[in-house]
Amino acid sequence: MLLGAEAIALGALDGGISGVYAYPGTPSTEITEYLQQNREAIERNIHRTWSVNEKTAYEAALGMSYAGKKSLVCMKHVGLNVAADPFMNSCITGVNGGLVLAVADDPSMHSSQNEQDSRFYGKFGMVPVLEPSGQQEAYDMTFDGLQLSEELKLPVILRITTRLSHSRSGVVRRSPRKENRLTLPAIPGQFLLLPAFARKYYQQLLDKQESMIRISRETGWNSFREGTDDSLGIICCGIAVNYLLENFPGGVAPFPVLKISQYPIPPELLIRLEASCREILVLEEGFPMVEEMVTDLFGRGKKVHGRLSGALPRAGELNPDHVAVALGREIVSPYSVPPVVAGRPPALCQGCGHQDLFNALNTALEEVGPGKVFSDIGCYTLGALAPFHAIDTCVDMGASVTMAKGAADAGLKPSFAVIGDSTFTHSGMTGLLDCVHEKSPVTVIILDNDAVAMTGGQDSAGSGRLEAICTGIGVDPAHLRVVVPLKRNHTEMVRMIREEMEYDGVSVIIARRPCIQKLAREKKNKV
Ligand SMILES: Cc1ncc(C[n+]2csc(CCOP(=O)(O)OP(=O)(O)O)c2C)c(N)n1
Ligand code: SF4
Repeated sequence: MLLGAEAIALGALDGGISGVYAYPGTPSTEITEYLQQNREAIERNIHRTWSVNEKTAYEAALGMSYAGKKSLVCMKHVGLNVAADPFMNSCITGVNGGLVLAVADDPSMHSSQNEQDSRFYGKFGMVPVLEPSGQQEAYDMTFDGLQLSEELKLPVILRITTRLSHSRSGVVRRSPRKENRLTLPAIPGQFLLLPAFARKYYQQLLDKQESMIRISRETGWNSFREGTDDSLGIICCGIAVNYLLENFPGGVAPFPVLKISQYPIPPELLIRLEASCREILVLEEGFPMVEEMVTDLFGRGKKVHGRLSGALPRAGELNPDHVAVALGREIVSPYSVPPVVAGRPPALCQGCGHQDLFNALNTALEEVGPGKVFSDIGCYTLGALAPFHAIDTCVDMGASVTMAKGAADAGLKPSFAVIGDSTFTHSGMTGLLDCVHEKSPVTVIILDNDAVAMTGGQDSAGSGRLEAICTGIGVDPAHLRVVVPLKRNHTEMVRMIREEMEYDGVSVIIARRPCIQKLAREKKNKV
């Protein structure tokens, strides 16, 4: 019984990877965690340490592929924005050893800033996308995806969503494939994207599009099932097929159903569905990508329903009830939500050091007024809520430092950045160099709790190195301060923040106290 995330991990292990590269992010984190704890992965000594961010993860996976070995790289959807540069360029270089990119989307934004749809990256990079409908397919598609990647010499995207990643089902394993031997690329210069080479490789990528469609036809991941009721034809992408079938006892819908789990979609499958029904309903998680495609194809006359037409909600995760409404059926909900689980706002843990820092920051800034604190993403983002209301922004990882800089450039004074230790090494360091380079009047507060707490307490790559990183970047040691965020240090923290706020240059305050949840876990594991 595996989570979807675990099924991907096991599919990759059995498919013969030599390494997994990743940066944590819900709902993708459990893929790497599974491999970190798996006995076979440990015995095989496959690479399974967290990377500093998604870009470094992707590039390391590509390096492993260059060396002829198979690799898996994992991230959440917004992580792929960070890794977009190596991803797009790897679609031009192609791969040597098989490379599967597992990217986990989060429709409804259960724990994300947006709900972008990673299938578009597949379209953008012109590489295959596999979209499993269940845990068994997640396993099989990862296993086969590594092979497909080697066959096409291209990276392959495996797109999942939160519901699939975090639900369990039985998975049957296949006989494992061996890891590859170290082998350099057969074509010297394959990974050299000089313009003269890149033009040739880009043409080769364009030339592969036909074979990608042919393979989508042959693998059987996309399938068409005839129906007895031709009033509607239904296209189900990935997990959405479950939402349809849950509406029919025995799991058989009377309509013709086209299940899509591999892109690009062979057009004749869409044409076949169109010929067998009067109207079309498209069920897909994320953006109305296939609905737009089908509307373009059959716009004339054939009525297409989905997220765009208003038959389904435009935003948020699908569920069987949404599908029932789109089918014009009555929703029968035998269960109600018990009051004990009804909406509770998230909050920082009692005793968390972030609380003490926010209390001090609020006191120090009492006289300067609101709108001066640029924050980042982590547990400390909860400082936006009651009772603190201590931060004013949260956009993307690393944006606290650079937005504080831009606002300071615009004349905002004082200008503070609040950033966690992991987010700082993920993408705050480069912004700090911008500040140092221009002597920007910005105070950066690094909340060092020795963990990537928000995603479950993974190790933070910057632990023990933050002072050296800051002074290495060029922060004046006289304006690099360290404090322990505890109630008893409130006055000291307030004084420190006020002093650094007066300084006309870059200052860094490191508020260092371990995450109490991580400490509790470590203590429990020792017993
Ligand atoms: C590009 C990107 N990758 C990953 C995430 C998921 N994520 C949210 S916060 C966070 C890191 C939090 O660690 P840290 O900055 O140390 O703060 P803490 O939670 O420990 O307070 C991660 C990995 C994300 N939102 N965006
Ligand atoms: S998990 Fe750790 S860092 Fe996050 S709120 Fe709780 S104590 Fe604070």
